[in-house]
Amino acid sequence: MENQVKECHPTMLEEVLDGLRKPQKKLPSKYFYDERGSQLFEQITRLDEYYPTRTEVAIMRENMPEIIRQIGRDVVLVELGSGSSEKTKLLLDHLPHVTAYIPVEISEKFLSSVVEHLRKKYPDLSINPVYTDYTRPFQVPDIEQPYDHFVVFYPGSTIGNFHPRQARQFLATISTMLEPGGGMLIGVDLKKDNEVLERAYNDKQGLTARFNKNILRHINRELDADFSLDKFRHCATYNEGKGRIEMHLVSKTDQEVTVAGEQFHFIRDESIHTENSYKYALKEFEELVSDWFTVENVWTDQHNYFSLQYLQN
Ligand code: AVJ
Repeated sequence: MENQVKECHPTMLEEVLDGLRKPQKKLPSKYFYDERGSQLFEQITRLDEYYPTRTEVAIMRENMPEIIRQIGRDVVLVELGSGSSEKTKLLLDHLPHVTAYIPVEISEKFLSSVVEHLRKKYPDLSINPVYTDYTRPFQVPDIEQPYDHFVVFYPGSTIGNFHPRQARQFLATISTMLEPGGGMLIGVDLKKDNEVLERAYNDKQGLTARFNKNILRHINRELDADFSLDKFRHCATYNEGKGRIEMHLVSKTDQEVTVAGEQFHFIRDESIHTENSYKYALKEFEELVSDWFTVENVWTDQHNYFSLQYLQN
């Protein structure tokens, strides 16, 4: 995955300033995930309203033998955005032999504590963490032991955070990283009733609101900015035409914010677009991946809320 040099890629500061200078202000959703944001997301996954995690885990449990057979043995398992690695533990508990596990995660502090825990739980497994933003080119560490093929595990429908155009680009990059025989086990959230969707991003407890606002806290700390979290409110709606949940932070008043010495003006009710979460029909997703992958297997739940798919390179 070193087909581009790192220097070509913008820094967090450049990405943030760039987004805030746009007529529709926006921020990259990956900056939700500092240590606190990763913890908040973990709490979201346990909410009643947030169906994706629970549903994906149920799909995994119900289809484990078939999933394991599909993945094969002696694999190098690469997980993108590994977070707490909860779903991976399910796989690791059932896979006959895994050559290595490579968790890739943007939040260093979060990943290092997870790896410490995994090394205790799986003392014989070779774990090679990569602390990076996986949306940028990165190098997979050399694997010393013999292995059969690579499998990229990309659960949670995180692919939904990409615009479909970027998702295609991303799949192309992954596909070049996978040698023949490689595959991808990916979670994809499906189109469904608007109410179910909107409830999942507007929980009663207000955890999603705190998660959304945490991006401002992260930017304040990392980039010397002075966002006041109380002056923004959380907003999440399903845009049916575009097939995506949109999260915004809406300015409660006219205000000025300074980021690394640059001033940004907000009028009342003006928003920062912080996240897209695309939802796909099975056919749409198959079409999206078709230039690089064949859909070998699709597992879903009884309501067709969520899907887990095995894509063959
Ligand atoms: C981690 C991208 C799967 O889009 O549902 C949860 C992030 N945002 N609540 C999603 C999220 C608001 C989540 N993903």
